[in-house]
Amino acid sequence: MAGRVLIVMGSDSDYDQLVPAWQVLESLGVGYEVFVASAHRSPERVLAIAQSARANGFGVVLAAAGGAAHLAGVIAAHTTLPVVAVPVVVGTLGGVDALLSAVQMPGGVPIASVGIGGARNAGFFAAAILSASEPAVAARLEAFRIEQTKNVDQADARVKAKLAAR
Ligand code: RP5
Repeated sequence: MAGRVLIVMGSDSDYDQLVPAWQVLESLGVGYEVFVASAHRSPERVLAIAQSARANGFGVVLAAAGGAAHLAGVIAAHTTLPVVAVPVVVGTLGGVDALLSAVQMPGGVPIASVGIGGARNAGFFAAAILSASEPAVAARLEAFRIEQTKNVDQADARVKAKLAAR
């Protein structure tokens, strides 16, 4: 499956927090590729990945980093693809720093952001972006939502049964 979602993480220490992103993409049949590249420690590599992203067939970028998280913004500076930040929980500020770095981009180079530690939603959001032009992805997202709604209805029935059994 060709990679349509480019996932870049600032460090391999981010790996565990990113797992839900590709789990979601796999469940929706969306191809992806994962890179480790740091805006601070390997800026040339970030530049090369970002500049070649569209030509390499990617439609959206997930950029995961913690601390003073410039990764998403730097990638967005070098591609016009949509970039979604995934603020990673790390360090004394627990991801608040990364979140604020993402959502306070100066005008002209926008990035979106999921919540702190929001890799699962990042996967869904990347799929939603692609679904605008890929009907198969849209259909799988729709099917997931229907299933999710059923699960809530089942939870409702379970809770009612539990209360009735007291
Ligand atoms: C960020 O610094 C990375 O994305 C990671 O979340 C954080 C800490 O990196 P390591 O010191 O663990 O490599 O750039």
